[in-house]
Amino acid sequence: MKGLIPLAALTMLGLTACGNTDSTTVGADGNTVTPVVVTDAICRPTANGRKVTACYLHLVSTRDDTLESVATPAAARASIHETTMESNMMMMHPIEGGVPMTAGQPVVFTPGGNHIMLNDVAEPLVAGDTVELTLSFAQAPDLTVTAAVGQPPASNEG
Ligand SMILES: [Cu+2]
Repeated sequence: MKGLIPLAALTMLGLTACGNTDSTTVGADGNTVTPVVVTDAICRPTANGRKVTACYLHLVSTRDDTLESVATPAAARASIHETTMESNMMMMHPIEGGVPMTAGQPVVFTPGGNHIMLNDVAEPLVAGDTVELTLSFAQAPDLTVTAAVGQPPASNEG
């Protein structure tokens, strides 16, 4: 006589949903989702004896969000500036309330436009250095990116 073969215990695949560190979250399908992608982050070298410089980057958010602030260990203060023309002079101002990001639409920080201003830079920045920039958003987790130090593309300058 043959006995019944007991069913083997079903092995459950343990799914972890705790990947909520850095800039990544785990979506409903278990794949990692990066809410905000940053590319082309670059900071200008500091001019001789000067402690200010500007950084540029490209942002794309997967959802509507707002870039609220930027911080860096390389400088005492980092702020988000816009560039405007006033009486034929290029002026820059802090952007109050942050920079809105529409889902899927690139937000560009570029010479002659929005930029990240670093004040009281601790050590002179020379080409080849890197600068860590931590971006804070209304919704997405903080995102730290490494910017190269060098001359940004000059396409929109002037
Ligand atoms: Cu500025």
